[in-house]
This record gives sequence, C-alpha cells and structure tokens, in this order.
Amino acid sequence: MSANMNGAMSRRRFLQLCGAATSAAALGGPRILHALVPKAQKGSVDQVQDHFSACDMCFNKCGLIARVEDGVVKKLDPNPKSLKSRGMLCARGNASIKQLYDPDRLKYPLLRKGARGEGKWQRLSWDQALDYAAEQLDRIGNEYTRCGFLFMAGTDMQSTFVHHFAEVYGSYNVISHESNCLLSRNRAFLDTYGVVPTPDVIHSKYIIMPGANRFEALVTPDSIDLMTAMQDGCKLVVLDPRFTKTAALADEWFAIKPGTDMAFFLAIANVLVAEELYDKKFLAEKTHGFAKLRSHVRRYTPDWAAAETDIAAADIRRMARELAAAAPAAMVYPGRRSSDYRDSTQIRRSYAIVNALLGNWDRQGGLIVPQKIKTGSIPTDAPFYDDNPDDRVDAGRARMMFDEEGSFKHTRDAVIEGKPYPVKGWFTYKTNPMQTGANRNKTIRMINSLEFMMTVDITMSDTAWMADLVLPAPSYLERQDPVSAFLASSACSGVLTRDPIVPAMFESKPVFWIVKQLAERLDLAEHFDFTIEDYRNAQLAKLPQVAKALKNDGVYNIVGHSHGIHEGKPFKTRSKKIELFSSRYADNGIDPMPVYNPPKTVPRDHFRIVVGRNAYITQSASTNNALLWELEHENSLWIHPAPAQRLGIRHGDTVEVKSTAGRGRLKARVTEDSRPDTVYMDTGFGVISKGLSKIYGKGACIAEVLEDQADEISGNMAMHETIVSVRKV
Ligand SMILES: Nc1nc2c(c(=O)[nH]1)N[C@H]1C(S)=C(S)[C@@H](COP(=O)(O)OP(=O)(O)OC[C@H]3O[C@@H](n4cnc5c(=O)[nH]c(N)nc54)[C@H](O)[C@@H]3O)O[C@H]1N2
Ligand SMILES: Nc1nc2c(c(=O)[nH]1)N[C@H]1C(S)=C(S)[C@@H](COP(=O)(O)OP(=O)(O)OC[C@H]3O[C@@H](n4cnc5c(=O)[nH]c(N)nc54)[C@H](O)[C@@H]3O)O[C@H]1N2
Ligand code: SF4
Ligand SMILES: [Mo]
Repeated sequence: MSANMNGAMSRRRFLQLCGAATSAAALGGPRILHALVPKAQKGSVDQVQDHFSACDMCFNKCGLIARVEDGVVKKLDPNPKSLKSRGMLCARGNASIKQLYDPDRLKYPLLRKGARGEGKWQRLSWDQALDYAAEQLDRIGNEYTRCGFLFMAGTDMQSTFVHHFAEVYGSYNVISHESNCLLSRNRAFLDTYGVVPTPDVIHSKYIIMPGANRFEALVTPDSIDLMTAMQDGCKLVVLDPRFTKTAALADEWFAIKPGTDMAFFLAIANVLVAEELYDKKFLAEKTHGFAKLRSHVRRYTPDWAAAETDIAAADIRRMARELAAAAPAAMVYPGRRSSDYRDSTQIRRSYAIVNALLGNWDRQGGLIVPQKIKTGSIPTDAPFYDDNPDDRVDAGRARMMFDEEGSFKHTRDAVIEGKPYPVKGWFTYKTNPMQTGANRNKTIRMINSLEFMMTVDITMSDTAWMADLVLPAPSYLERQDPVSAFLASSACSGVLTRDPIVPAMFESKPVFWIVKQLAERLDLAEHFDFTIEDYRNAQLAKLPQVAKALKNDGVYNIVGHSHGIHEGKPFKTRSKKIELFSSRYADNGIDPMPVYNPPKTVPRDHFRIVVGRNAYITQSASTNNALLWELEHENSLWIHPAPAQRLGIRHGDTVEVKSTAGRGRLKARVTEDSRPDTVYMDTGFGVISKGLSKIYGKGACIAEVLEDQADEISGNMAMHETIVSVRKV
C-alpha cells in the first residue's frame, strides 16, 4: 500500500471492512445498508443467494459472484470460472458494495435552479424530466441542426444504446473518454500492423514497459500474468519518471526523462539494425520499408540517446541485445493510456517498430491477436436528416482522427468557438470530463456556452454538478446489460453479461430505458422497438454454447491457441505488410517513420506534471467511495527533496501548483519517488461538487492544472506537456 499522508490501512483491515459480515460500525456497515434498502426489497432473514456478475468499477469486467442475504448484497467474491480475471477481485472491486449502498447516490431526477454549478436543484418526476429533455433535444435540433447536440458516453456495456440514440436522433457528434485515454496508441499500432495487438505477457521472457504501471493501473489479465511470467524467469524493465509499484517490483527501473521514450526506442532500433540482431526472414517476408528504416535510425545512436533520456548508452546497448536474445518471446509492452504528448502516436510507432524488429508478431510471448466471438445484433436503421452539416464539429483539427471517436479536446474547442457550426446541447453518460478532460476551466467555458446539458450518473460528479438536468442511474449490481465480447490474452478471451443482483434503488433508471423514453417522445420509438432481453437474445442467437456458459458459469471463455493463427494472412495495411515505413503518413504530410524532437526544457524550479494511477482509484470515479476513501483522504503533490529544499517546502506543507491553465492547493509529499524535474498528483480530488461529501474540499484537481494540448495525428489529449511552478503557501 502506498505511503499515504492520511494513515494507511492494512490489507487485513481493508478486507474486514469489505466483508459486511464484520461489524463495520465505523462505516455504517450492515445497519446502514439495511436502512438504505426499502423494506419491500428485503427477503426473509435466512434467504442467501449467489449470483454471477462482472465488476464495473473499471473497464476490466472481472468476473464475480455476489452473495445476497436478506435482499442485501453482503459480499463479492471472484468468479473462479472467469479466466480473464484469473481469480482476482481487486480493492476497488471489493468496494463495489459501497458504490451500491452509497448515501451520496443520486436518488431522483434533478433540475438546476440557480446559476450553473451553484448547486441549487429542484426534484422532478421522471415524466417531467423526460418531457423537459425531449423538449430541449427537439428545440436544439430544430433551431440549430441535429449535430448541434453532442453525445458523450464512457466505458459501459449500455453506451452502445446512447450511440444508437444519437444516430437516430441525427447527430454524428459522438465522443467518449477514449480520446483522453488510448487513441494515439491505437492509431500507432493500427497504422503499423493493421490491428491493435494484445501482448502475450504470460509467455514472455523479456518485457520493456515504458510509461505503463501494470501493478497499480490494473489490466486483467496482464497485471496478474506479469507476476506469473516473472516467477517463470521473465525479465521486466520499467521506464517511468516515477518509482511506481511496478518499478519497485521490476528487475530494472530507469527514471527516464519524460517525453524522451522515442529517443530510447530509436536507439534500441539502431543497435538491433547495426548489429543485425533481427529475424531476417521475418523482416523480409512480413515488413515494408526496412531499408528506409535502416538508414533512418543510423543517426539515433545509444550515445546520442543517453543525453536525451538520462539512460546510459551501455544500458541501452545491453537491453537491445538482451531483447534480441529473448526474441520472439520478448516485447516492448504497447501500453494503454497514451494521452501524454503531442507526438504520442509517433512515440508509440517507435514501440511498434521495435516489436517488428523482434519478429514477435503472432508468436508466443510476443504480440498476438486472439480470437474474438462475433455476437449478433438487432439490425437498425436511422432516419436521414438532410439539413445536417457535412462533417463532425471537430473534423480537420487533427491529421488522422478516428471518425467514430473524434477528439474531446478538439470538440470542446469547436463548441467554445462555435465553429464551424454551433453545438448547444450535451448529453453525458457515465463519464466525468470535468475531472478527466485536461483544462477544467475550459470545460466550464464550454458548458457555459451551451443552452442545455444533461448528465446520467450514479453520483453527483463534477460533470453532473455543472449540468442542467441530472438523471440517476443504477449501479452495475442493479441492472441488466447486453452481452459483451472481449479480447484478453493468449489463454482467455470471452463473453460476459450482467443481470440485476438486487432491484434498482431509489428512482434510478438505466440509460437504455432513458433513451427509449426519449425516443418515444421524439417520435423515434420505432428505432427502439426492443428490450435489452431481445437485444441479448439477438446477440446470442447463433451462440447457444455461449448462452449456456453464461448461465452455468457466469462467463464464456475462449481457450485454445492464439499465436501462430495468422500465419500467411496479409496485414490490413496499405502494403499488406507491417509498415515500418508508412506511405499513408507520407501522403498526409506526416513523418512516415518516427522523427525525434526533444521535449521542451523544464526551467529550473519548474516541473513537468504527469498523470498516473494507484491501485485504489479508478480515474476520477472512486475517491468518494467509503471504503476506498479510507485509503486516501486527499491527494498530495509528489515532489523530489532537492527542489523542495530549494523552494523551502517540507513534507506536509501546503503548496500551490500553477500552470497556464489553472492552479491548485494541496499538501506536499516530499519523496525521491519522482524525478527532480517531475511532479505528480492523483486524480479525483479538488472536486467542486458538494454532492461528493467525503472528498469535497479535499486536495487539488489535476484536470484544472493540466493544459489541453493534443497529439497532432490522432487528436488524443496530451496531458504531460504541462510545465508548472510550485510554491509554498
Ligand atoms: N487501479 C486502477 N487501474 C486502472 C485504472 C485506474 O484508474 N485505476 N484505469 C484503467 C485505464 S482506463 C487505463 S487506460 C489503464 C492505464 O494504464 P497505464 O497506462 O499503465 O497507467 P498510467 O498510470 O496512466 O501510467 C502511466 C505511467 O507513465 C508514467 N510516465 C509519465 N510520463 C512518462 C514518460 O514520458 N515516459 C515514460 N516512460 N513514463 C511516463 C507515469 O508516471 C505513470 O506511472 O489502467 C487501467 N487500470
Ligand atoms: N486527470 C486525469 N485525466 C484522465 C485520466 C487520469 O488518470 N487523470 N485518465 C484518462 C483515461 S485513461 C481515461 S480511460 C479517462 C476516463 O474518463 P471518464 O470516462 O471520465 O472516467 P471516470 O473518471 O471513471 O468517470 C466515470 C463516471 O461514471 C460514473 N459512473 C460510475 N459507474 C456508473 C454507472 O454504473 N452508471 C452511470 N451512469 N455512471 C457511473 C462515475 O460516477 C463517474 O462520474 O480519463 C482520462 N483522463
Ligand atoms: S480490476 Fe478491479 S475494479 Fe477493475 S474490473 Fe477488476 S476487480 Fe473491478
Ligand atoms: Mo483509460
């Protein structure tokens, strides 16, 4: 458990608090749970039932079994049949019970009364709320265009219904959290391999992990497989300006200078090429542009890279040789969140290219593309609106944006500017851009330029706090979801679903119901002429074996070989090969191979601020959870002792962090766990919502301090470009 300014809790105590069987009087415990559950929902005292579900405290969907006693969810256990989660339910998963029985939950529809963000609300009935929302959707669609209404849905099995609603309503301005997360990584790997691969961690013998934190930022099964692989002799090298838990457990950790990873990997490529440490047959058969790459990387020597990265040339050379010796069961871990630099796509291209040189494609311990089950669907069509503008509102603001994803950053800019056309309405579902979109002041400006904003959430997030209409949703333990097929690893892709474990509390309603009701009010009911049950049946119509496994085991696992299965098949790229050189980039005026530009210099006593995670916070969303809050009451600023001393800052002092975007006040955590030129703070604090009673008034909001620069190719947010000053207050 991380050193924590507010007192750490032992693992034993945490688990005691999770098991509601313990007398958890300090946190309310069973008595409060019972008080929150309406009498009618409680069963008889000795009724105990176990139900399958899939955790939704983050996107991983770990399989679980929920124990319900007397109508109350008492305990969650991992579902041993869920291969993806490998028998694990993390601290956040265990804390789901406190998400369900959270006194801070939204209970009924609320309409804003005072000024935006003032926190004055009027309770509405569902009919009043839906009539009002439909009226606004209709009005904005008519006064502007249908594209004048923006839709944003986060990670969720029901987000597909929000997308469907946007389509039939007539807006193609649909965004998600993904342009704040991993789109530049996806861009880079898609443009190199034609597909985004899965790292076969469990079989790997040598992993370089740049800018990823698998032992805290959990991704199942990679996090668990990494431990297994290391027990089996896999070597782990971590590049991170912070001493993370992953760094602590690694064989080697290099506190790389932020923003210089491309220099490191170009130098690795330089050594592999110069010393001919690559699979010649593989390169000849499967890659495009090797000769060009060879001359491109000649200038990127380890000696040159050492000065850029702060990693010794001898270490770079040694690691290149070690990687090659372990290949093809060796990899540069592709990573996940890549919302970091203006050239993130090109940085990730350099990872992809080193992987290609290692010849690890479709090989055990390398990069694989496991099978995925193709579920069915209900065919739907959407009306055509001929007065709509030609393109998305953010079109053309990045060079190669994903059409279906767009960019949060560029959309927000376009809305504020009102260009190329006005967007005046916003629907958000299960996403909290006030905390997860860099530059919070800009998000507030965007919201203030709107005529209507509605938010569907389970609590009064900062985003809900700014909305005009707030609608309460059930948590995952209370709702029925469609079926979801996922890719996981060499041993465990699969399918899962969710059924209500307990009835939805308060007046909460699932977003499927909400958009269906809106569709009815907008004369679009024919496009939502189905139930979730119908939808799920259509998904599983041709997959009886999946339906059976879901019923018996709570999950369907695809097992069997997942490497060596693409042999002889062309890559889905222009050249039908792995593109070391991208002619498509060249055609778009983009460097066809990654060209290194050094990051801007950090002036003395200024710092680069970076984003990251710990194991008990999910982005912004779990800091107010009663159990997880016990582990961290407020965030603090990681700052190295040397600059801290120069600035007269001692451990525990209150400091102000300031950038061109905004500022925040929080306590200093003086620690050698961060480079002297880099500071860090957790996300999910410094909230403006008074509806988050445990954390309101605590710590600072990193989204306020982060500037909103973007990756030039994908439009992905670039959050690590921000330079801050720090002073004691
Ligand atoms: N507990 C927990 N688990 C999670 C999540 C969560 O919120 N909480 N979120 C899930 C989601 S949505 C995602 S996308 C993944 C994210 O998983 P990761 O991408 O692994 O997570 P981050 O913590 O964002 O890791 C980024 C790391 O990069 C380091 N870093 C910053 N700048 C640089 C740089 O220039 N070079 C290098 N080499 N390193 C740098 C940061 O210090 C940080 O430790 O985690 C998933 N799992
Ligand atoms: N500062 C900062 N910014 C970040 C990141 C970061 O670590 N720090 N991480 C980036 C990454 S990798 C990602 S993926 C994005 C994620 O960005 P977001 O999509 O904003 O993710 P969360 O912060 O998890 O917010 C989820 C919201 O959904 C609500 N919610 C939870 N469960 C339910 C439910 O069952 N139903 C409904 N209706 N609502 C629910 C929560 O209350 C919360 O308001 O953020 C990105 N931006
Ligand atoms: S990693 Fe933890 S929070 Fe995420 S789905 Fe799994 S158990 Fe839940
Ligand atoms: Mo993410």
